[in-house]
Amino acid sequence: MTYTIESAQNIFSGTQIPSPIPATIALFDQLSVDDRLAYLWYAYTEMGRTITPAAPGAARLQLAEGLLTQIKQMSPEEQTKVMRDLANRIDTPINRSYGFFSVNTKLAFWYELGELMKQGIVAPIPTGYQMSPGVKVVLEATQKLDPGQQITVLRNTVVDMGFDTSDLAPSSSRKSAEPVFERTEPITTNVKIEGINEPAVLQYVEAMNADNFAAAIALFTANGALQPPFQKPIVGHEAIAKYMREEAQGLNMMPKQGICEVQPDGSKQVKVTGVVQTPWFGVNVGMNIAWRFLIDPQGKIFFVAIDMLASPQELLNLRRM
Ligand code: EQ3
Repeated sequence: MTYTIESAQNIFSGTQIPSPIPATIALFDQLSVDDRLAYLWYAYTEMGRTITPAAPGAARLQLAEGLLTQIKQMSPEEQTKVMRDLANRIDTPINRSYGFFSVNTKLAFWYELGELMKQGIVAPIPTGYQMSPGVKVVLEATQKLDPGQQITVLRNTVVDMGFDTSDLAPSSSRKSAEPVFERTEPITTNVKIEGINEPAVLQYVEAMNADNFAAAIALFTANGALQPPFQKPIVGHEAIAKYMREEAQGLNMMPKQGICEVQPDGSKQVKVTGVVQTPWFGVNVGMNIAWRFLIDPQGKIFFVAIDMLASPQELLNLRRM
């Protein structure tokens, strides 16, 4: 074998042109805690209107119910403190519970808090809050992003809140099954990608669009890896399956075109670009995405990286670099 995960990460390296997403998040991180919460309020009230109403689902809210009930019973001052603590990422019991939530449960938790804020059950942005120049700068930077990038900034800032529990062992009570996202789009079978007839790639998209993660995992080598946008590779069947159950449900993948290059050792490097929709926003928001696959000589996926494209023009950039 002439490749490793490290070398695979560098295939089609021209895809990895600097994204404005981490730059916008870095600006957000410099804001004071109240400014962060206010930024999210303004950004979300713009974007949140396009959330598909069915997205959070009662089942998903159930996992956050204990915390939401606790917050509802608090005084407005205490509620504000909980939200500040979450944005400050300090170590509190509530921040730990939040830290153990899956990505979609964190989003559902804030979705519900937003609804409760609108209804006056949870404290809104403090009256008399004056938008600081810093918030304006981050909002302007956000407005320049395409909608797929905007919802990624929202998602990543919400996911980073609370206490980082990655080094703590989850207790058995937290092992509840990930609730199912209802699909808003018909399942696409018989996937066609211009320029690509590699079975592993076509079958991957077909399986993912049916939430058939077992079928998708079976396409990977035992030591295969999946690298989500802005993250480190997730290695091995078990870890990838867990990740997919938590984060890949209900996605609608619409790959458009690609190139496939056969290497001297028989492995193939495949780059595909297209659009992905999340069940949160349904058909309202499309994210421009590239998949970079390394397929081993036996036709199995050794590595796939998913990159958010910096601009829609990048969809057509299939040149080797
Ligand atoms: C209440 C309010 C408004 C104010 C308060 O002060 C603070 C906060 C936080 C508030 C609430 C904010 C809320 C409710 C924000 C909600 C944001 C949401 C729902 C964002 C959702 C974004 C979803 C995204 C960006 C999904 C992206 C998925 C991708 C790119 C999937 C890619 C994948 C592919 C294509 C694969 O092939 C493999 C799997 C993988 C998942 C990597």
